[in-house]
Amino acid sequence: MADRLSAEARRQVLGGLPGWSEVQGRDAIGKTFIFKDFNEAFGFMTRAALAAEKMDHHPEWRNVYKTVEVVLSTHDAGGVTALDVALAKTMNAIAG
Ligand code: HBI
Repeated sequence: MADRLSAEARRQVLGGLPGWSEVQGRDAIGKTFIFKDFNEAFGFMTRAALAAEKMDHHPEWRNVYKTVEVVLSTHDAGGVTALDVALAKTMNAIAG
């Protein structure tokens, strides 16, 4: 099982994750993606969902029209792990 990152390590990895930041009051990272329209937003979610399933690591996310709010944390570890960093990188790559 992946280990939780230290606060320092979490801050460091965020430097390489454009648009991602710490979630207030939680050991988690978050990003709000804004797309052209719902079609683009849902297409992102579809591709990200397949990647998440492949990783067996799943996001907490909310979609309202063209906006997708994502929060990543490893529930089994109680905080941010390398799995969240990997999924965040993948989501950024999918979003383009
Ligand atoms: N996704 N974000 C997140 N955190 C987890 O701990 C997690 C998951 N997806 C699947 C998963 N754990 C399973 O491996 C365990 O529930 C067995």
